[in-house]
Amino acid sequence: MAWIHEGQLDGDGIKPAIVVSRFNNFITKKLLDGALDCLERHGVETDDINVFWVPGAWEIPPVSVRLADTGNFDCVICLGAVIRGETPHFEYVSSESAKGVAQSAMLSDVPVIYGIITADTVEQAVDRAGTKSGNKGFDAAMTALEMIGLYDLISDIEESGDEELPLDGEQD
Ligand code: INI
Repeated sequence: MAWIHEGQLDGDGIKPAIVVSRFNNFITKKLLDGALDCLERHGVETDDINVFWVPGAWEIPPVSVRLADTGNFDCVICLGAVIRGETPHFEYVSSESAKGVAQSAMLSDVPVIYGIITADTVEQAVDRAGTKSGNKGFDAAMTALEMIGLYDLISDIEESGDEELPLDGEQD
């Protein structure tokens, strides 16, 4: 039987950084509200949350890398909204911001979470920012908490050295 390891959703003592873009801020403000709601409901202290505004989704990855590198935060939650227009700009901004956040996540010791909406229409974006399709900011914060828990489990395994594994997993 396999040993199953999953991160718990525990915000106690957690210090999150949130990077959020101002472009399409009628959407991104809602994503931020969702993320804050999730973190506070899971026990994160409001005073322990730091929010960093950037101009657009393009600027999110370089800021997330720098924040993760400070070592002062337990996760970096990236929030933005890229909405398709009449020009190829959408393709560049959406793909580069996704690639950039992915790269930042791979390089960081803490979870870096992708909460950037890419939508064909304003209506689709609204749906994902607290109406029909939930709130992707809330979901991103939930993902951050779970990943913090999972990284902690992996650190425990790393620190266990030659001791027998697993440590806290359950058999299924
Ligand atoms: N930035 C966004 O966050 N969303 C968009 O939909 C968007 N569009 O479509 O242009 C956008 N562009 C700005 C971009 O992120 C940069 O801020 C800008 O190019 C300066 O580097």
